[in-house]
Amino acid sequence: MSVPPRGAAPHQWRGVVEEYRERLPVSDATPVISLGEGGTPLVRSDPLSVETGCDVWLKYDGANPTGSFKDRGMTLAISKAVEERAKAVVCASTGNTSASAAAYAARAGLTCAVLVPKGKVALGKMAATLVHGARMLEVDGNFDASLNVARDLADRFRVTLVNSVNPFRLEGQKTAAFEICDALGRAPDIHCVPVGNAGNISSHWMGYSEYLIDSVIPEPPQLFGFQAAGAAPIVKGEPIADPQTIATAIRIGNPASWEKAVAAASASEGAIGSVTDRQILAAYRRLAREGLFVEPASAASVAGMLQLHADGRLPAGRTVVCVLTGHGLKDTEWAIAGAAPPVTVPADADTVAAELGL
Ligand code: AN7
Repeated sequence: MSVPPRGAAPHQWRGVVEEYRERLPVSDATPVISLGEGGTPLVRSDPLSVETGCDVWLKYDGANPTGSFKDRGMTLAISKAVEERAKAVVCASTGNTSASAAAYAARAGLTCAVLVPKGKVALGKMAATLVHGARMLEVDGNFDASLNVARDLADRFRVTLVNSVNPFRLEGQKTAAFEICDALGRAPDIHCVPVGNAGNISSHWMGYSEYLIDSVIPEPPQLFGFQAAGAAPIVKGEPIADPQTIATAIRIGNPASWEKAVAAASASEGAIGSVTDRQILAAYRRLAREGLFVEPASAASVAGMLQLHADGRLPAGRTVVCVLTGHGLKDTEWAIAGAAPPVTVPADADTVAAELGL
């Protein structure tokens, strides 16, 4: 599609449901609840390309309306809930799902309840959930316990579950893979993504597989998913009762889409690996120095890619996409802790210039 000259034709990205309508389970009867999600930047990283000898691209999904990739799935999950005449939705969350569910539910006029692990949700995610009027319940337990409660609630009461076990969530999230292929004009060779509840990697594989079957792309990428080392049940091969990581978004010990994620990694000849909190924070700071403010969990994709490179498992010349799943502004703890504190100065340019060494 050619781009019309400026002013010639109005154009605005219409959100993932309208942009990929023919690839999603919607009909004319589906009321589309959208905040214009998707269409996020695919930014080339020159420093990471130089370091790895590859062509490295960053899919900045933190640029979604509520600051994470969850919006891609939530637009569809909430649209379908409205179509099915639901009155209330519920989710368990480490924070981003709840922020997204709260926003889309507010837009649709649905009641929203969220169950979060007490004391383990970043402040900005709490704020983003509460501001939209969701009922937030802090569960005395971790994310896995919260998800069990949410599932039980949805089984026994009239409330729709909008976690990624809701199939519409993965359907919506597969659009990230479509956008990457559409932007590059091909699939990458290697696709790296953080793994928590394991829904996103599963949805990306769905997207690539669909483009492959329809011959939009000749080859799919290898998918590499990265868990945090202290919360790496798939790597360990068993659920973790007490997962620990500073990347609270992926502090998950028993992922709901475990089998799907393993299938995606093995079918694509990729793998599920893990990265330490130290590696995550190093990648987080590197990305910030490139102008990309992400949350710690999101840096796991880049940390993982750098680990593949260090292990000699990233052949030079490959096209690599790392997905940056969430915006840094919702979880500022590590941004502030890792930076020099601001200096107080008088309101005087000469003193400021001296302070700056100008
Ligand atoms: C920034 O919000 O599970 O492997 O409840 O917020 O699909 O779970 C968040 C997960 C990666 C992991 N990056 O994705 C929640 C939640 C960010 C995230 C993941 C999450 P999945």
